[in-house]
Amino acid sequence: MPTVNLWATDGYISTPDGKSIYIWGFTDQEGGSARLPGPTIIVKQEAPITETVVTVNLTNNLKEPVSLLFPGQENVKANGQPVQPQYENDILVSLTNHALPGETITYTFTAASPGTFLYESGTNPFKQLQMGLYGAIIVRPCDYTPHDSQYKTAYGAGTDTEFNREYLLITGEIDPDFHQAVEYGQPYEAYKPRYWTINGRCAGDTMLPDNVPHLPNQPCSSMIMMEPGEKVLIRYAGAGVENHPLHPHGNHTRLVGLDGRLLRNQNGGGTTDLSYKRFTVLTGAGQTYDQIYTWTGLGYNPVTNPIPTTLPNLRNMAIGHLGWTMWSGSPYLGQKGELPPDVVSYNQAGEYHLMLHSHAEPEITNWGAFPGGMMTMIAVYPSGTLAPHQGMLPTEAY
Ligand SMILES: [Cu+2]
Repeated sequence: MPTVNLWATDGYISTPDGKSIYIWGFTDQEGGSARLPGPTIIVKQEAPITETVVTVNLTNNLKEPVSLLFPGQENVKANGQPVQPQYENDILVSLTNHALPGETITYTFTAASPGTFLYESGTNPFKQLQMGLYGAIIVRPCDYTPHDSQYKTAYGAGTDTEFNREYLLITGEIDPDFHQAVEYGQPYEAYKPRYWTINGRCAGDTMLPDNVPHLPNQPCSSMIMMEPGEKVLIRYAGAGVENHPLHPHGNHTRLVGLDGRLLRNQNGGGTTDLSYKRFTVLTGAGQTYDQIYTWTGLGYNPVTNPIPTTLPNLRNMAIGHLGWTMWSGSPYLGQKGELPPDVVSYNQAGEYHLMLHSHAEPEITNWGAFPGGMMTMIAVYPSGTLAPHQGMLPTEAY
């Protein structure tokens, strides 16, 4: 039976424009700092599924009540009893049982469906979610077998959800004035986000690897790396309080699951496939979306011309500082060409970089400066050149 120990506490995160922002969040290390997002919980279902009971011990090191909601999970209990909304003097204070400062509360739930889920505070959520009290849960089907392609699926063998690599992208927003007011115990009524995060980071930090030393409380990369033709499972989880229209360049995604439920109907003796393709997925607050992305290349023809597009000039291929580029110098996948001597290329293997970002354009800034915010890249590497460990989440982690 998976058991997870979480502490609700505070800490600081960094933004690419050099700011340090006070947060609340969860950690799985006693005495550790808050992480953004909280530790990802990955569990595999057991047979029978009713046996898949997950225990989460939450210790509250903050100065106000904190709780955990487990949307999409079944039979949720707190200290052995079914969870209940909490009232004080007839006023709702928590959507579920909470831990008072210094207390520990034990939640259990049955992970009855595979898919992507959130865990998040159900106490004063407009404040506590913004402050960072959220994380994600991945539930794997009981037949999940990572080294067998037929059984490496999001929802079980035969559900047309096979994948080669997988990435989890958790969205959020930050109003730094709100965070500062909470840090100093000041009243604050407005809400104006200036930073938009994927996995707790703003672009360009989103593209840095996992566990870079200068972002100790934001350990998760959002960089998607893949090879042509691969099926990439992209799990979106909307952890903040706003909706975000996310889209990848290059190809549509195929949505196979919503809120941890497979998009497939049982009817009579058969099933109806309800998965669908989307250019942009409006990632709703509190919702999750499981999608399969395959890069095929628009009009790709290796004999005539692999790349039918007219290329922009080099100046328009720069990101960040002019003179820095992800461009390889060649339009052909896997090849590198000449670049002017004053240009620094971050292209390692002649790979393609396709943006994945919020289509609400103010959200791809850091306090007004473009590029930034809710943006990352999909890097398509030439076949056979990408390290096998990229995009491999563990079968279980708790
Ligand atoms: Cu776009």
